[in-house]
Amino acid sequence: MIWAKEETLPREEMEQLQLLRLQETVTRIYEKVPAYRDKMIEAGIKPEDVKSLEDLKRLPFTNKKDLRDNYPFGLFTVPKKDLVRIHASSGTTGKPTVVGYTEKDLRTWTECVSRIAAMGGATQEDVAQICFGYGMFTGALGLHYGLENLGATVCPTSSGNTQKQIMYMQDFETSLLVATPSYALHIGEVVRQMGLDPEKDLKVRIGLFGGEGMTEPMREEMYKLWGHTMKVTQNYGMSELIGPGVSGECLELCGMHINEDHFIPEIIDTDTGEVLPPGSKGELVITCITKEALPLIRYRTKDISRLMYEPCKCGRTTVRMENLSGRSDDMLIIRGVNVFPSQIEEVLLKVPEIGAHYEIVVDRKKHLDYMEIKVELADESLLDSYAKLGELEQKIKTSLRVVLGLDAMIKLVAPRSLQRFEGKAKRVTDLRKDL
Ligand code: DLL
Repeated sequence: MIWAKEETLPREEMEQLQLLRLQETVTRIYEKVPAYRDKMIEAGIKPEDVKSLEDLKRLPFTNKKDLRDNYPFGLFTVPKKDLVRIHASSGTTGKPTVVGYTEKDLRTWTECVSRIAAMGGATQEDVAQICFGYGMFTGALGLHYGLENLGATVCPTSSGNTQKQIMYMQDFETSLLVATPSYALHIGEVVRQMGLDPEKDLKVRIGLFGGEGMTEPMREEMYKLWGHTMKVTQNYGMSELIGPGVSGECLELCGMHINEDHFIPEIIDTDTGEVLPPGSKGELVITCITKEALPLIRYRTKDISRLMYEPCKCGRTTVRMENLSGRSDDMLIIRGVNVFPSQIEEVLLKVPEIGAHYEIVVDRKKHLDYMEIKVELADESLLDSYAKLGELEQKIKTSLRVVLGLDAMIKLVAPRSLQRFEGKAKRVTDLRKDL
């Protein structure tokens, strides 16, 4: 189901709407936020200079440092009394990034998330279990209000306590699961360990996953665990921009449709900041054009993607972003070779003898980088055969070398021995950063 008419606007109409909203937003922040005004003056551009969407690239970027420098409310365009909600990023170092919403912002957010849920197949018939951690993370409350607005029955179970989650799934006949892909994988495993067959014993038919990447082999794992009739989509967002609701996959599974009447995307070269031509891969930059409290202009997401402008078979005309390759700051440089953890995942999950969980450790010994990857065997029985383990290690090593051009040490470990995650997974440890 297509939730809003804005999702099917002809490009020209969409661009007219975007320009109008961009001009209003730029004028407002120029008047209200000294830090923005200073940046614009430095870049030699005034609000009245924004005459077409082409002028967007003349505006200065915003990045996480701007939010930190103006912590907590310095970039807000409204007084604190006008805020009705505050969230914060889960930043591991230093101060978190604080984001705020006016009442209108909450309505916008809810609307954006309802669209994404509808794209993934949600209807008012669904019982939606939200297994994101409630709290300062935007994921849970974002999906919560979006799904309620759509008319679904929402169960705010939050994350953790997996067996109880499964009990609720059975008793409430949950049909829609909201979780990070890592947690969905873990819940699926526990369902099977409990001797249940999700296709027969549960009613879950939609997985709305997000908050972290899901590669295609990981999606295949979801089908294997949850059943091949499950509709598995992912959606994307970021606290600074709004939370979830920036973009989501429709059931054609060919990229995530961006809510373009609220967010203007660009792709830039991370190093030079140059805007790249349509179809290029690079860093995603987003401008919020309908936010009231915190409308970030040209926010550098650090997420690596590509934009696809061709209309989709689903009938939506909004631009799609390719599923992320990763974040520019997650990219590992190992002996001069650039490696995204998602590339490693793609290789590993295609090997049938191993499961979907892995851990990557990068370290340096005698000035040489090395990478060790721990992978779980899918089946205990292999542990008995030393020769077979050796062969498997070699097979994984060779596949990784072909894709990455790099050697890795492979350590095969027993099934279910690696850490499981109830929120966003942390699969990479780079010990070189501590040197
Ligand atoms: O993760 C918002 C969100 C919650 C989106 C739930 C979708 C569902 P943050 O905690 O600020 O916000 O983290 C934002 O997470 O820059 C990406 O690197 C990553 N991310 C989010 N969704 C995806 C996705 C929420 N579908 C950061 N694929 C972003 C890959 C994702 N990465």
